[in-house]
Amino acid sequence: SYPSDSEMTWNISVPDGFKIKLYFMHFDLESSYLCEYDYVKIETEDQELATFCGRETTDTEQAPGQQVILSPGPYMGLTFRSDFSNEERFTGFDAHYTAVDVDECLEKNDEELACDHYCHNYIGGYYCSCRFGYILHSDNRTCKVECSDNLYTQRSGVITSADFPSPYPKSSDCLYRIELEEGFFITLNFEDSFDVEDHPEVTCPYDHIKIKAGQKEFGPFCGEKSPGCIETQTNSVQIRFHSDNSGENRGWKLSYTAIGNPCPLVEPPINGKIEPSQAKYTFKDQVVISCNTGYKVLKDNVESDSFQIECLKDGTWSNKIPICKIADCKAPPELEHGFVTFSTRNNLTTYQAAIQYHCQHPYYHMAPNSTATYTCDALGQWRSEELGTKLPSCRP
Ligand SMILES: [Ca+2]
Ligand SMILES: [Ca+2]
Ligand SMILES: [Ca+2]
Repeated sequence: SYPSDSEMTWNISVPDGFKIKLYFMHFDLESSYLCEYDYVKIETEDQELATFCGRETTDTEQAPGQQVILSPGPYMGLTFRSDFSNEERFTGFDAHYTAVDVDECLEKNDEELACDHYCHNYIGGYYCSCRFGYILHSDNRTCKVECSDNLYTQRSGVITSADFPSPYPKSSDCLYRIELEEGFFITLNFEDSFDVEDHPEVTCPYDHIKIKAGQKEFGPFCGEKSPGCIETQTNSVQIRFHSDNSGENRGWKLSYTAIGNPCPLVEPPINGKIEPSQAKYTFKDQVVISCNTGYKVLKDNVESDSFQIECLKDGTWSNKIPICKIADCKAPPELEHGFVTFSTRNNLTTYQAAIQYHCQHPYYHMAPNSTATYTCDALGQWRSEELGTKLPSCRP
């Protein structure tokens, strides 16, 4: 039997990663309403787990019976108290305890699993690991990605958060850079499907996108409303995406385009054309000016077949439009014992003008027996159908 007026406490503790399992082999205490007289009380630091008295459980009192008491953590306190009297002899109790492993992988803390991806339980602890392509964050719980090294140099492209449209990785800081030549202006276009963790009152405290474009900054952006279209007006854009260590959100997707400064519209020269023909020309666009048949491109006193100009980054053309000059066969060569007459008005010698050679009649005759009509061709040479560029001759 146990003495009256006593109070004893046993503090049981086990290493971290274990719980305490307590059970009674024998229990025989004085019974009283709500265990006011004698009792065994089991507690943790801040929580009462059970109070027992009597021999058997009644409506108002509990005896342990076969019950196993499990501590939530690695500590348990057991207190026995008896009051000043006992109405009969009671033998007391016989309690046993063991340490049992906590399976952290099965327990949820604030609705979050112990590990972001994979959880591995072992006796006395646990550890987390990540799927291929991810790295365990220094919190030893979440899985992050390496994503600070994304460089885009094309004039258009698509950028998404990692794993889009699956939830983006936690605990990650991603940097996406678009670097184009000076003279281009980048426009970002976020798709409507946009899902970044937010907060009803505070602006983007968990996850957010921030955009830096030259001296300008856009964002932070979060929530479910897409930022839409952003005209950055620069050639260099940095998109930073931060995620914290919790939540499952689908992320974002954007496409970007870049256009250059526009150049003024160009008119083709008279008797010439410009290719390609566009409604609008911008930085880096090139056009080729060429002339109609019988005409030559004349630029800075140099004749050529074509001339190319380019729209520069400041929105001007690299050169003026050249003119198209008609091919000129010049004065026809003289014919020995003969003479030339012009068939075209104004004695023209240019493209498609015609001349005729004659011999001095009646002493000379033309050989071979042919017409002696020559036309100025597109290359600027007098040409006859029979003789080409050769002259006829006058024979006695
Ligand atoms: Ca008592
Ligand atoms: Ca464990
Ligand atoms: Ca988050």
